[in-house]
Amino acid sequence: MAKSYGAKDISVLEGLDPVRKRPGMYIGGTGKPGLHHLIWEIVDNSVDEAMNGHATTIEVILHKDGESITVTDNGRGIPVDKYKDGRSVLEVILTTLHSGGKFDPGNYETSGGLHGVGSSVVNALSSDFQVRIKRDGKIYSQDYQFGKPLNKVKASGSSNRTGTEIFFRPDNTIFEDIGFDAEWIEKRMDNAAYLHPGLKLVFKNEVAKKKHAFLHEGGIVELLERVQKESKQPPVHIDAISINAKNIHPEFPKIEVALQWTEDTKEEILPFTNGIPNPHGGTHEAGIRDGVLKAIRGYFDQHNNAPKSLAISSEDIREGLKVIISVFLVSPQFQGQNKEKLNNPFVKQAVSSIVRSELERYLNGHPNTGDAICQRIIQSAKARAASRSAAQKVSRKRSLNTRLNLPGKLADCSSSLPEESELFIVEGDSAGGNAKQGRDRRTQAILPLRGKVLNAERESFAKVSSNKELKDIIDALGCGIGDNFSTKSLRYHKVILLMDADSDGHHIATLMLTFFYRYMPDLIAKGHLYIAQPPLFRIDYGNDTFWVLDEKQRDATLKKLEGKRKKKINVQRFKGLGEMMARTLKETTLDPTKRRLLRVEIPEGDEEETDKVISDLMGKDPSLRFSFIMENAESLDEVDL
Ligand code: 0RA
Repeated sequence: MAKSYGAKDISVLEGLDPVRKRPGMYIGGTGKPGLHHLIWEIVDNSVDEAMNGHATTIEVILHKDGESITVTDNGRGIPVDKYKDGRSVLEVILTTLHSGGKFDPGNYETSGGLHGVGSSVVNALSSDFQVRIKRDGKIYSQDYQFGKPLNKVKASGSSNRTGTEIFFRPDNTIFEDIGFDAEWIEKRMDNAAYLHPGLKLVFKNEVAKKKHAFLHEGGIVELLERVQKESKQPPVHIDAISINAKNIHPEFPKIEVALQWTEDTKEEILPFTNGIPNPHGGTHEAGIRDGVLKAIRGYFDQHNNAPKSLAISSEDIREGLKVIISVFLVSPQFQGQNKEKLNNPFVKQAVSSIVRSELERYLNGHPNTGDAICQRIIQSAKARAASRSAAQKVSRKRSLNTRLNLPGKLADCSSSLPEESELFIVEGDSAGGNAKQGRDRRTQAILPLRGKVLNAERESFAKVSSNKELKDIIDALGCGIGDNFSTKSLRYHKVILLMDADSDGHHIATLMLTFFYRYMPDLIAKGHLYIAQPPLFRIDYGNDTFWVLDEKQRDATLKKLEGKRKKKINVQRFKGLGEMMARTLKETTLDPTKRRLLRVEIPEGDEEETDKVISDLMGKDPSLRFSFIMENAESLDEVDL
């Protein structure tokens, strides 16, 4: 920076009123992050001074009251000479809003803010603000309240040192709570020490009477080492890989990356812009992912060392990868009030191409490291393939465990894969017995209903969920009820109501539908609920047998057969499923290759109508219930299986 600090350096001048009117615009908000932002603004200025080679130590003091801070650095000290309007440069800096300025490109090693710029915002939002400058053998000081100077800059005493010291107490009429969090301060200072290797940051906590110094000569490589150690998993290669580049582009003066594969399963990327953490990542993080994937794929291709049959996914490449990326930008753009996410679009491509070429070059120059990384990735790809089948086993085991709570009268199927399993809910014990005999034991489960099924429309949730018959259904399905319902734990992907084709059967089916509709609507929405269609008539014609569902089909079939009139025709009406032979039940109703099922659906757009029909009819005349189920059955989608 030029020796004279004049008007040209302070490009846009504005008073501090806008800051007090809309603090959120300048510090992101007036909650806890905004409050701490005040410290970062001041500290960042001192960090800039250090990055320019003029300061080596920054001290932050959290005072005893926990509500005021002093930040000191041993830099050159903010200039105190006269500005053209007669005030001191110091006062101009502390009372002027510097909006829209840019970094001096020659002066890029700068942290988050403009040089000295944020301090006016802190001043504006502080009920007390005191600055002390050591410069030119003297100590200069000035006090402010709410951004307004109480006096002119005073010179007092003498000092052979230089530096800037700023004390501030946030304005408690602006912030919700002005108590600082020592842990936040410590963490941020520790981070800054990694990002600015050699810079010593001291935190003096007068609340806890503790002092802690942060100094990390190893920079982001040392930070990476810490991340790796915290993962408690060994590294795949001993030396971290570092990638550094400068002057990538006029807007992009510097990038530093440290990366290392570890035996951990978690990928971790810690991204920073101008020394400030971006917890939500952004374009630098996207760039690093892209660059690493391309470099590794390139390396695999060149060295031909991946098993042909093995598919390597980006997850495999990223597994256990730990990355620190620190970019410095002339005009960083962020998303989110606290710079959570970097937004400059050009950064992604720039980072990706640097990382790609530098990483590939490194691996080619360090083949042992390259091979170790490839082995790690292949191991992850194999594990992923193996875990797919392991996951299936686990889910099988899990459903085996849930079998412990199954209702006693359930005849479960032996398969525990829900996709191939079916549950028949059958009315009555004798029908249940037939169904048990006629089923495919592997995939078909039978739950006979004995007692009365409650009308779910008229009873409370408590009563419904404690009704024996409904409770058995809930337990057998294993997927919970009401708000706790989840098809993830559904034990059968087909739930099939099997009722007699008479009015009692219709009544029970209606009660069941009402229950599912009110308490497990997702079971219907996701297409898991079906109605079986047992035949009502058997027609024998010589050695041929026809099963028909209703009178209409019976008449149509008889008409066809009467045309022939050669053999004896016998028509039999089933009284109920209980009287049907197990073999017959199997052939007509259970066997997936021969049966016909109706899938229960609520046609789109008819939700309200369905709701009304259910609430209108349930609880009134049983004949109305009967017509409801019949009508609905007609409008149900037919599923050919
Ligand atoms: C403007 C010009 C110079 C230094 C600074 C600002 C400065 C600001 C802050 C804020 C916190 N600590 C700081 N230290 C220095 C350069 C003055 C010169 O040329 O001597």
